Amino acid sequence: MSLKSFPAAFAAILALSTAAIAESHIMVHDAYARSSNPKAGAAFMHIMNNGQETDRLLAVTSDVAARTELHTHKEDANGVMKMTHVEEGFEIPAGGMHMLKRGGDHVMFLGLKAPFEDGATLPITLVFEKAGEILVEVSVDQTRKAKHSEGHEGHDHSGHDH
Ligand SMILES: [Cu+2]
Repeated sequence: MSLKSFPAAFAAILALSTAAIAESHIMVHDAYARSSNPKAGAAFMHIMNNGQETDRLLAVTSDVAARTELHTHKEDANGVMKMTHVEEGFEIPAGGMHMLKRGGDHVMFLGLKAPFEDGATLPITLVFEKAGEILVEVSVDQTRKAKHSEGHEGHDHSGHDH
């Protein structure tokens, strides 16, 4: 490479890396939401990380509820499944995925501003440690049955109606 062509090649590399940063490695599939009562709802989805680095879903924001939190289900000492707020969020491994599913990790909507209507679209923003904010449109699907691996149908979120 001559001295003259070096700056041009360097500029090309810079342009390439800028494009790579602008494109998110996070992909969200099969997002849907449902509510089991008029005051609370939950959203489920598959989050894929096609990047080289582990990322983390830190938080979710939305305008559909007073609060939107990341939750999981855990068994307490008496064997009863309880929902808990996961402050540290969910890790999305590089080249892997993390599922938000019924009976497991989920996005929780507390204090719905209006009851979920079947077929409606809810805009929510996922906040990732590395990928930043990603807007996702989640459709309300009240009729979808939980898969067998996804815990029990009709799990009650009513304990969260404060
Ligand atoms: Cu919950």
